[in-house]
Amino acid sequence: MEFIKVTEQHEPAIALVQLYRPKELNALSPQLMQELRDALQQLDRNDAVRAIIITGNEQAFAAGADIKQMADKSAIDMLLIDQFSTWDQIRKVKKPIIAAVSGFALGGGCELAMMCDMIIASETAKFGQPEIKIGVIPGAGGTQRLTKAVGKAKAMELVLTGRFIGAEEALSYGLVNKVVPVEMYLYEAIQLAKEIVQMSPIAVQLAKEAVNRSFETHLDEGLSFERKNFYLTFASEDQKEGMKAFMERRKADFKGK
Ligand code: DAK
Repeated sequence: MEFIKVTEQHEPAIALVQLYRPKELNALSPQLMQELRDALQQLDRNDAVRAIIITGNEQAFAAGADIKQMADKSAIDMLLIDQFSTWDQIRKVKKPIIAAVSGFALGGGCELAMMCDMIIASETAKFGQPEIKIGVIPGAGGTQRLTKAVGKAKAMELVLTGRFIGAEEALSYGLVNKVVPVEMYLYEAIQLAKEIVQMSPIAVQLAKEAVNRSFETHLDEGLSFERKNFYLTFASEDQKEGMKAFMERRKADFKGK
């Protein structure tokens, strides 16, 4: 594995999975996502593991899907690559997953954190769905999970302006479980995992499934709607302009085409 570091027994029964593309702020390339999927599936099958923590580094949990690898794609390219199947498989992991977030959790990074069961944030964490600034929309559940987590008004604001929110604001909306000083976020996630691994793993699995079920019927429909609209943005000139502008470090000039 190149972009993921796994420690199976970071603490007894607790696995630690670190996203590891530090120079790119852990941008979620297809290869990184496949490695993450493989690692999580393997941990899910390992009876010695009862809880999983996903983390990045102090600067970034993940700054989104890899824009450089998406910039030239057409809507049909995106459809055929079908990266969603990787994300779907991650969603099916049965063991509890805690995201330990410091720094940027943006776009796909925010979506990955929201796919986890709980989020422990450092005071420096920044959450956002900035896809709109590069001419696309969230594609991995952001429009659905963020809305469930923070309500329509705030979700709409974040998705339509792309602005970031800090950890305390995220806590006030119920997006994260707890905010702690930066040197404590991993420790705090481990403390939470330690509590959970003392419980019956069967009851934990069933409880996770039941809590998720409270919105999953609607979620499936919402996700498939979001995906179609996400693909559609790749048929626009604005998507090409938006992603090119990001790579050229300038403001995008959107024409509405
Ligand atoms: N992709 C690729 N490279 C990225 C990146 C990204 N998302 N974010 C940062 N980087 C790279 C930068 O290009 C830079 O690389 P070099 O130019 O040095 O080679 C390096 O990381 C450091 O970044 P900066 O120099 O920009 O650092 P700053 O501190 O100045 O700014 C920032 C940090 C996080 C504010 C900035 O990097 C930024 O705005 N990043 C982009 C954030 C963003 O727009 N994220 C949303 C991306 S779209 C899907 C699943 C998911 C998605 C889509 C489909 N399917 C399943 C199909 C999700 C889409 C997205 O996430």
